[in-house]
Amino acid sequence: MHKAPLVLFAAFLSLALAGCASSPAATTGATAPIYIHMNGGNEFLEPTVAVAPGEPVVFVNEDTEPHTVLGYHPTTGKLNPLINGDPAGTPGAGHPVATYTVKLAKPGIYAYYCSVHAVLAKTYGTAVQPAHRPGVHGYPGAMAGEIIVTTDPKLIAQNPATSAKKVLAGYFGG
Ligand SMILES: [Cu+2]
Repeated sequence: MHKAPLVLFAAFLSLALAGCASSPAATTGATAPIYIHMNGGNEFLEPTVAVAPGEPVVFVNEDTEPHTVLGYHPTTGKLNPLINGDPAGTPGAGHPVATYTVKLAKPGIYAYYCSVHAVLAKTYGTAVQPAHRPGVHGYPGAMAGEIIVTTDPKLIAQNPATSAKKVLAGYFGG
């Protein structure tokens, strides 16, 4: 048995714990994942959430059909490769639920949309806004949202209650 690595690991662990205790996220309990849900209504149930830097954001697909989660820049219309997921459909309750997890290190506002159910419509110059994709069913709004990465615990405290739960009972369908 090598003792030195174990001692080093223990030292690292205590440092890591100390780091957690002093971070804003720890004081709000915000290091737990934040969940964003999709179902057959073809919307993101929590279209705006705030998270601490590096806090996991988990997109939970409770729809039988697949969706995409693509980051984009509203002022240029260019895709943001930091957000790029395509959680497959989930047959229903009792099955493993398809998810896509993203962690964003830098504070900022990160917009995303589902390219199956929304399009990026040009507005002025190179600017874009997500719009409902013609011909797809679901809620009339665009399937899109934004993640606010912030160190402000007051913003994080405003997340909808459903964003604290991975699977929402009764939300399967479509
Ligand atoms: Cu979609």
